[in-house]
Order: sequence, then structure tokens, then C-alpha cells
Amino acid sequence: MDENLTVTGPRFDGENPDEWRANTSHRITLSNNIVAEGLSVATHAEGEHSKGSLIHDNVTEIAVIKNLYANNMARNPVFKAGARGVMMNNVIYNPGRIGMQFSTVYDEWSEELASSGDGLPEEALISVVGNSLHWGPLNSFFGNPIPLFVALDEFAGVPSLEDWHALSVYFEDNRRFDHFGALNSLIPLLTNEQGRSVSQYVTESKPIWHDSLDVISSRDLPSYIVGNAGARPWESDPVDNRILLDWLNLSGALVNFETDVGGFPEFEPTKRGDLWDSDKDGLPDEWERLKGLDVTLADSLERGLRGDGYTNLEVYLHELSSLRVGDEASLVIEIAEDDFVLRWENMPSGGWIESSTNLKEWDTLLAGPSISGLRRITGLNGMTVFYRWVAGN
Ligand SMILES: [Ca+2]
Ligand SMILES: [Ca+2]
Repeated sequence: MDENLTVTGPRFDGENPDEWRANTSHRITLSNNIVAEGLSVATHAEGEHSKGSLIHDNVTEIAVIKNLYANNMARNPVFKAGARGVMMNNVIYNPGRIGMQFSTVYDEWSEELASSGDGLPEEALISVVGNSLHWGPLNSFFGNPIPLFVALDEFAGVPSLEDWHALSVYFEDNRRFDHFGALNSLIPLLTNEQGRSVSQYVTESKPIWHDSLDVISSRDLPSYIVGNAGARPWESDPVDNRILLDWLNLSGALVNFETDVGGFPEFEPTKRGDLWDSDKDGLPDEWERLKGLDVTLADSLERGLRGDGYTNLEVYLHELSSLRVGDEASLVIEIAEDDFVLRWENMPSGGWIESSTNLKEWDTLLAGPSISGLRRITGLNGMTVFYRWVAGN
């Protein structure tokens, strides 16, 4: 994430840190993504560049939550000087060199320091809560069993991180698993790359947080990520499934070219029927009828549907990206010793549970109130199964 959500904008726009902050990206959530296989030795001028997410200098109020980072060398994610936000409920699998990271790069500040005379970067604030780091083959290859989080002072000979007083970081309920999948507590959570402890930056309370954040315990996190990470988890494509299985099977590697892992897929062109959206407002007729909207009136930008300020189109898009089709039943996933245990809560009387290994067997995802609790489960045997509850007798 660049300071201005662009790749060409100025690094800092303003006269002082407060103005810089106001003019950089802020209040952004990155959630439920699969951030994997950053190209390693490809086109980047600096060479090896397999990276996850970069949260740049002065970017503030950023939530990096409930993502799967897999097979990236570093930046899983990285917050840079003065950045402020939350790293919550992420699974980091097979990070080659660095898991979660805070980095200051003095060279990138020296010009600002000289021109503004305004001193060193202000403090970065990071709350690291409920994450789970899993070592993979890269950690064996590089012989470097890494901590959950490192704080780096990248260039020797310039003011060290200790002199910058640049970081307050908070840790709660984070876990690490070694090459064999065993919980491992021998490697400290926080260090710099030289192995020196930088524990003086650890605070006893969260330096930044938001009450709306819904934390999952790190113990329950893997099953959540398996079921929810990715663009369309109810219909995940072979690439998403391959990356998930890398994690579950402790496989995976750095990637230099897309062709290393099968290249870009080829898809058959698809076309909707002429009557899919009669009024051409972006909302399909089937969905409009379910919601009592008018299929002859373009009303997707009206806001009355749910009464919470969202447009009808936004409500539709939320449903498309939601795992749960309805709220009548919910599926709870528990990890047992060597398997997943499925338990249903709040199930209405009547009905049954359907399962399928191919979601396309199910004719529609928008089947209304009679179907709910749609979940994707990828078991430890690698088989992905979809479950849903269907009303009936
Ligand atoms: Ca419509
Ligand atoms: Ca309409």
C-alpha cells in the first residue's frame, strides 16, 4: 500500500508529520485475502522481491486481518516508519526470511529530515493479535527458523532503531508452529535480524485498536482461514486450493514466474441469459424478486433495502462476498487432533444438510431463505467439501 494509494504520488505531501499523515492512505482494511507467491527473481530492479504487503511510511489506521500469507520471502506484512495499524488474525505460512515485520529505511527519510528539519519519524503503533505463523520448507532450506515478528534497522552506520524510538508494538495470543506442525515457543516473538532482542518496544496495552474488530482466538484461526480466505471461498479456484493445500501439506516454494506453478488459467467465455437483469441496474431479477424489488425499475442505487445506509447494489455485493447465504443456521468448525469436527448451531427444526465436492452441482447460490450456512471445508486429507443447510421435512 503506497502512501497515496498510487505508485507515482509524492512520498510525503505536507510540512510536518500530521500533514503527511492526513495526505497518506488511512482507514483501510485488507481482510480475508490470500497473499501468496510474490514473484521472487523476476522483473524487480533490486532482484529478489517475493513480498506480501507493504504498509508504507505514515500510513495510518490500517487493519490487516484474517488473511493467509503463503510462500512469500518477507513482508507478511511490513509496516514502515510511522505506520499505524493492526495485524490481527493472519496465518503466515512458509515465510522465507521474515514473517511480520516493522522496518525503517533511513535513506528514504534523510532528504525529508534535511528539508524539514522536523526530526525523526514519529512513533509507529502496531497491535499484533491472534496470528499464527507456520514454518514450511523455505524455513528448512534457509536454515533460519524465524520469529513471528522482526523489527529491522536496515542500514548499518545510520541512527539505529534504538535511537529512533520509533515503535510501540503489542502482542497477544500469537502462535508459531515448527516444520513438523508442532507448537513451538522456543523462538522469541520479537527480534531484529541480528537476533538482538528489541523487547523495549513491547507495550503492555494495545497502542492502537478499534472496538469493532472481531478477534478469533489463534487456536481457532486455521479453520477460519481454510473456510474463508480468498476472493470467492465458496467457489475457490484451483490456484487458491493449491495454495491452501501447500499450507496444510507443508509444501510450497518461492515462485519466479507464473509458469512455475502452472501459469495463468484459461477460462471459457461465459454469457448471461438476456433476462438475467431486465432493468439493467446490475441486480439480477432472481435476487430482486427475493428482496421484493422492482425488476422493471433501475433501483440499485436506492438505499431503502436494509435501512442501514448501504445502496441496494452494495447489499447485493455484500451477499455475493458473504459465505453465509442466510442467518438461520451457522456451522462451527473445531479442529480435533487430526481432523475437523463440524457442529451446527441455531439450526431451525426440519431440513437437512447437503454436502458436495463440486459446488456447480448446486444450481444457485442465491436460493433465498430456504438455504443457509454455506461453508467450504478443506480437510487435512486435502478434500474440499461444501456444506449447506436446506429447509424441508
Ligand atoms: Ca435488475
Ligand atoms: Ca430493479
